[in-house]
Amino acid sequence: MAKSGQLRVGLIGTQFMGKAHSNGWSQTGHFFKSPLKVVKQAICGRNEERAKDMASTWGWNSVETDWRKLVERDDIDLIDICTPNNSHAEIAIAALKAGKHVACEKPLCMNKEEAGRMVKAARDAKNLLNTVWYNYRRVPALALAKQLVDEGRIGRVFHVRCVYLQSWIIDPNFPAVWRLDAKTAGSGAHGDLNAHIIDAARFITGDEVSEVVAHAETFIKERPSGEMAGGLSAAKGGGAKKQEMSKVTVDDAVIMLARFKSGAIGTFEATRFAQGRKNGNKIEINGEKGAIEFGFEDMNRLKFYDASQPARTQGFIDIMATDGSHPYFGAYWPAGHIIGYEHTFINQCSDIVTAIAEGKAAQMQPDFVNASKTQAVLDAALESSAKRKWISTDC
Ligand code: SOE
Repeated sequence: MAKSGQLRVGLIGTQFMGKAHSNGWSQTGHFFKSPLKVVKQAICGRNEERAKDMASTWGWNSVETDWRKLVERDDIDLIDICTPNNSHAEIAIAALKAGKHVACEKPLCMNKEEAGRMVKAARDAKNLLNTVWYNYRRVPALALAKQLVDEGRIGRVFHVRCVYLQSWIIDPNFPAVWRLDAKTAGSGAHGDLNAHIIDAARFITGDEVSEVVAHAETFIKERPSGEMAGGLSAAKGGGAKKQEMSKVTVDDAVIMLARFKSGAIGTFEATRFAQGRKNGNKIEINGEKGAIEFGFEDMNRLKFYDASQPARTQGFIDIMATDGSHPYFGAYWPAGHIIGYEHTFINQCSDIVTAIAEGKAAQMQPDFVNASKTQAVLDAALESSAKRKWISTDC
């Protein structure tokens, strides 16, 4: 039963995203006027020691080791899912059935079939809200890009050009962590990184991808067995004399061509093998009247080209999206005092709290319905790569 004036959060997951979200829930009320007091009620992880450590570091009130117990607790209002991808659907559906709002890490789930079940559960849970943590939507500069596109400042969109470039598994001795196992992750760079840029492209343009053709590549097909140590690092398995090897069952890189409903065309590239790039999430959109360009590693800036300017002074302007007039930024610092990765989660926490307090589903975007369209694009791309042909997304 909801306690008035509070949003009691139960978070599942104690690794990279568990930390990012713990910080988000901790900070949001410090910066944003919060209509509900966020209570960090419980953190859940299979490793009790780690969960206890997270609880004491981040101030969670209690610890669970079984997510099923957590979702049934009657002192929790929202379940925050930061677990590997193969558990998203099961946990989200159980949480909605148990009467909890749900915030689920991206990608939504493993495939379209699971997405359909999540959407149904969300529709059946009439008074409950749901969202997916496509956190880059809450970068002020990207949210500004969406505003400019919505205002018609770049006109009809012709090109959407996106890349998401990382390099953390180039070493062939990097172990076969869960993110490289199809049973747990669904896909590799594709679901992890293409998911973000597909979502960003859909968010900014308001358009849907109708058809794709893609190629998926796995450069290193077998790796030493080992575990994720937290974040994007790992430890090699066990110190055994003969190193056991595991098959890599996901893509290392996926490139994709896309057609949008509006007639625009797009390119998407996701890789964990882009030597020289750590977290190169970039998007450029070219329209009839202008263009925008964004790169996450310089996330406080948006480049904007306005073709209506006189030719003599035409060129990309560099907008420092750190003014009170820019999305989210007013909650933080005076202009020019930049923010970082963690603020995208703080911003999303603020939107979630407001949406729940005011019953405004629109502020919880992308919800399961919306994110299932990104899932449909991801699925179509893998099918395309397997069948070597264009595939409709049915979006
Ligand atoms: C790992 O590739 C990762 O942490 C993704 O899982 C995140 O979603 C992305 O924001 C950064 O990279």
